[in-house]
Amino acid sequence: MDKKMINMMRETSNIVVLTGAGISQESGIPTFRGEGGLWKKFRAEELATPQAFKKDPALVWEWYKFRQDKVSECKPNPGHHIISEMERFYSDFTLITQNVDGLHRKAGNTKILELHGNIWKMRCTADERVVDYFSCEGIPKCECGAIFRPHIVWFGESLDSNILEHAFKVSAESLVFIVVGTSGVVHPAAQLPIIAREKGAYLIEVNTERTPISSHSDCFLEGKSGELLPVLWDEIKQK
Ligand code: BV8
Repeated sequence: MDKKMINMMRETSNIVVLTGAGISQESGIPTFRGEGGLWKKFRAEELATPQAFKKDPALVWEWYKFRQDKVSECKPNPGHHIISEMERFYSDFTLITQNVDGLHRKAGNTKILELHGNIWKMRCTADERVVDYFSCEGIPKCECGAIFRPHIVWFGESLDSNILEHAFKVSAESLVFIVVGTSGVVHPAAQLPIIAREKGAYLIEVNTERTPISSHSDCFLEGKSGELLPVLWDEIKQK
């Protein structure tokens, strides 16, 4: 692997990692835009929107319960575990994820910014309280009587401003920024690696294909994150 990159990773104390659906692909969770991806099978663009939920909340809940069932069968893969090790190794570490599957937390990460929410949480449509999802028949109801919605950021909805502000800040201050398994098409998440690079971070991309981020990266590692991250980490730890 690139010697400069290995030295950067050994010497830095500050690192930010941004992940997308690609890091969960080897855990068996379909990505959004790849072959057999979620967006292809379930007209997800029409389901992951406030309009779809307003029109047919039962159908949207059916889709999320299907995804919860899928995710509950899946375990973190070696890529998730390496990122969890990184959090323990670097004194100044932040993980930013677009994923809603909760696998990073399952792998042991705690310093996580979940940009697009979490499929295991739901939010009351009346009083906005956020609770852990509980299994029930049909649409879950809040004790206030209103229905819950998935605690997910849908297209056309703004991200949580505190989480987004924190994500922009740590990206702009990062010395090394690793972006793993994202197609780089969804904004504002896709801006984070670009901002990091513009502010002087060393930008590493791990992906099975090139993306709009690749031309900005200092180092592009082509391949599966579950295979590449363990190799990268072994080299970094060999003094
Ligand atoms: C907002 C929740 C303000 C749903 C999701 C600026 C420019 C252009 C458009 C916009 C812009 N600003 C806002 C927009 C509109 C929109 C947007 O970005 N549209 C795009 C599609 C053009 N953004 C929004 O609406 C955002 N809100 O900005 O608010 C606002 C408000 C109103 C109007 C304007 C602005 C909200 C975005 C959040 C949407 N919600 N998810 C759900 O999950 O149920 S996004 C969805 O896509 C997922 O969260 C997912 O994480 C995310 C990104 O996808 P990826 O993770 O990258 O997954 P993908 O399948 O695409 O790619 C996988 C990659 O992995 C591939 O590159 C593949 O090669 C690679 N890979 C595969 N296997 C592996 C691998 N890599 C390594 N190893 C492997 N094994």
